[in-house]
Amino acid sequence: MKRHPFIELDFLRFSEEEMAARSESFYKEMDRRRTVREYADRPVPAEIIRNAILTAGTAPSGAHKQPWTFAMVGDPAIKAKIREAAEIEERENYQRRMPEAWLQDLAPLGTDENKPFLTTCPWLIIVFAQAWAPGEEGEKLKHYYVNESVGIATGMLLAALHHAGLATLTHTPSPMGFLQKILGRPDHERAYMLIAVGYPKDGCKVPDLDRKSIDEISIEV
Ligand code: IYR
Repeated sequence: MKRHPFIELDFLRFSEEEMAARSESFYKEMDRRRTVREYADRPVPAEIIRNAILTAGTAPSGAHKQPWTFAMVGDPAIKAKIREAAEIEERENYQRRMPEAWLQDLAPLGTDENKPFLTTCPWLIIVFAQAWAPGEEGEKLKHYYVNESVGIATGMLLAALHHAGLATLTHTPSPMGFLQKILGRPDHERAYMLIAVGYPKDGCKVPDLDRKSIDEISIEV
């Protein structure tokens, strides 16, 4: 395989004062992000979602294989199908499949098997991870660090949507095989995460959560 041609790095330099201010203001912006479970039935232009997906697509990935596909779902009929299938799995989870400890851990969040946001939200973004890629002769081309790469891209997607002024919910109906079927995705793609996107419902409330302190989440040596 040939090496890529190398080009000049496009890198902005800031003074340390500017970096301190930028890092603090970005932290404050991200600290305002909260998972929202109740949405307004208000449309969001597709362009904003596309820009956020483009941002996600700038994530680093193993051997630059970019092993992700983002399905933007705005069609009410497809959203309804997704909701129906997700609620079937979640009903099983909440009523039978999951152990008591799981229910206990989720109880403070007030979640249950009903997922109205799946049809209220103007957009659902389903992130698919590509385990491998089909080659020209049908061979399997290897992808590397797929979970790490797609996880980074998903984090960047959430940050981009928040930065644009939208609320998000990371939803992981389990198992998620139905998403691959409903969206007709090929065998090498598996659903990684479903992200509901929109505006919070008027008067939306969120749990009063604490974040771990810097000492709890980091060490300095
Ligand atoms: N996926 C389920 C349950 C759920 C699990 C975790 I871990 C959460 O942090 C929140 C919910 C649901 O969406 O209800």
